[in-house]
Amino acid sequence: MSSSNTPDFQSHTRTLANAIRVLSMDGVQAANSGHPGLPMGMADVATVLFSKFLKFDASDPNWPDRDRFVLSNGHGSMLLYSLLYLNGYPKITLDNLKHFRKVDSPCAGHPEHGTLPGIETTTGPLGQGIANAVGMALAERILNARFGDGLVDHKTYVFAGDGCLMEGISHEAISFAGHLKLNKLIMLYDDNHISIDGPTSLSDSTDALKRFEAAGWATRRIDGHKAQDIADALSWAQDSDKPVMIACRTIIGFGAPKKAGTSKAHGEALGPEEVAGAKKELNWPSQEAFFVPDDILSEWRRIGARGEGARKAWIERHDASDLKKAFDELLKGDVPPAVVAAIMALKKKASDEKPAVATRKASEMALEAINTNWQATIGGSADLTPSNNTKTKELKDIAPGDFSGRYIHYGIREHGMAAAMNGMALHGGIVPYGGTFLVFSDYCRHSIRLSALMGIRVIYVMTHDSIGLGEDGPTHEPVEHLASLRAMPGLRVFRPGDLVETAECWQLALADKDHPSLMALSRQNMATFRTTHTDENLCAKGAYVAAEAPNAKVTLLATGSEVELAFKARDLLAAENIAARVVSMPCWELFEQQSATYRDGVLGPNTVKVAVEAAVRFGWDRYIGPNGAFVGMQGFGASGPYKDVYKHFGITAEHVAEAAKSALKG
Ligand SMILES: Cc1ncc(C[n+]2csc(CCOP(=O)(O)OP(=O)(O)O)c2C)c(N)n1
Repeated sequence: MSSSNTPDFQSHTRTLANAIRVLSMDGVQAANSGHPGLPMGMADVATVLFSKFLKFDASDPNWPDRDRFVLSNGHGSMLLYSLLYLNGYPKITLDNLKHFRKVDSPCAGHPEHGTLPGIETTTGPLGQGIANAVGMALAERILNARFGDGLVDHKTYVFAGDGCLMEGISHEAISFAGHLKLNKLIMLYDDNHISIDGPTSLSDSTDALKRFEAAGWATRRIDGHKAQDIADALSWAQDSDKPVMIACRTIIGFGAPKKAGTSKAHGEALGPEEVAGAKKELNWPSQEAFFVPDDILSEWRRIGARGEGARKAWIERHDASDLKKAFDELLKGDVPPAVVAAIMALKKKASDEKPAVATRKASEMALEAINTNWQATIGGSADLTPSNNTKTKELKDIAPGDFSGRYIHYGIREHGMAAAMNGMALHGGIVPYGGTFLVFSDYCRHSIRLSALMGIRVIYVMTHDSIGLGEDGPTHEPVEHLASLRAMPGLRVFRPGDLVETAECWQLALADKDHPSLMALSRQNMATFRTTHTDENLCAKGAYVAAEAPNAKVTLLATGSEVELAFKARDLLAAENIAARVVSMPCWELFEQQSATYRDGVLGPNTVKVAVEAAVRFGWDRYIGPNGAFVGMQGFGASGPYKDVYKHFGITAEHVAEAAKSALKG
């Protein structure tokens, strides 16, 4: 990886980098929207990285042992699109660049995973990419521990700006990476001293290097426009025993005659005059928009193909490896039949023995069945392992420098955990799950949103899912969370009501490669109501009739711990000769996907509907209809033994039965 220490190297790098600058400013100019400053500032760093260090082959963007490149400061998306185009990645065209930020182009405002090969993760919400990169680097080490250097030995490079480093999530990600000694993680910090409002001195005076050093990183400061400095720092970073942060002093909008070095270059088109001036300043041979001379494009295309030999050598090693089958299966990520069989056995046992367990405990029992039969799952918790019940017997801890285990102590870093899980899922070969209290899903929220936006398999284990947690009180009692999480497109919110449903919901979450799932699980015990075994996964339709009643006048709708209450209310009503059905609704999102006939049938078209859920009403009206009733929370919870708290808020079987009777009277 040596680079020739000559003026040629500087000017050659500059010429290649100028192609990025030109495409980026032209793309932003054509859209009259976007962020030219960052791509122009980081173009030299990106050029040295791609031309000398990054292990990749543009012709096969999914090669499993490629280095990962994450643009955490995703507003500089034109940097990534220019790189993908120049290196010759599949699919992307010059026309796409010309239509940057238009609905007909995959070159969206911010990089969106899945729209173009080579976009490793969706970025734009600042800081997320750093934590994604931590997850990717961790995934690499975990798989390396199992498969060895021959199959898994790559680095994760992340570009991050001042914004990423100011965001709180960066603290979680950085301290966690330093603790774990993720030495194959290399951050290139765009230290340009500018953000939107002006110079960063307006709002920050952190010594970034000291901050990273304190967290266990190796650091170096360089001039981000000197090719040799960049190459030397990247050479030094290759064999580090710690994660590496290279602060690259750059000039935002480098080359723009009037706007370079100012916040004017950050987030708007430079304007025709400034673009023309920049092309002159950069000695670009043409003023024509999107013009890249053939020789420069060919040189870039050679760079895009420089990893071909390494990739082919990897394919040979892979094909000859005894571990090939196990490796390929893990990467494919299909749920093994043994897991399904173990879940079936657990369901049967639960129906036979009818234990009264909390669903957090039920989740642990499901995880025992899953983890013993599948190496893909990597569990963890944000310092609530004994509460979330996320650690099963066979999972050994992952520790600094020792990645042979399958359990991660994330520390009290909910946001970082969620974003790192996104990174692990994106890396491939891993199905991450991680726990905290449901109330702290808010701390994870933006990363959950990105799991949903990307459509990736991340499983959130969120226990203590209502006032049923009792004594800890309203700071810890979620009330609005189910509603707000159900509002998030693409997220499967599961709230199972007993051990059988919990096992079924886990099965659904594992099998769904295209959506994240969130398990809302109880602290308190609840009875098993699914007492007749069936192999069929009844939760798969999102809601189903748990107890039918001939000539029913009432349908009781419930989720999770309140299904038991609905059953009790049904008995109370039956004693007064009022026939009521019970519908369990563990996953609204799946229910919404069913046919209208199925949904109407389940909801009981000629019945009065009463919903009970220890949470706010928001969202329930669509199922209750105008004549129904809701029993649940109207505000925040309270501290006390959970049965007393339920009584205090009137979430009781008696109250549900009363509500049904009043609704029947109309
Ligand atoms: C979480 C989050 N908050 C706010 C924004 C809006 N935003 C986009 S870029 C930016 C400033 C970033 O500054 P810096 O990282 O220094 O970028 P540069 O000016 O170098 O391009 C802000 C506030 C965002 N994208 N994400």
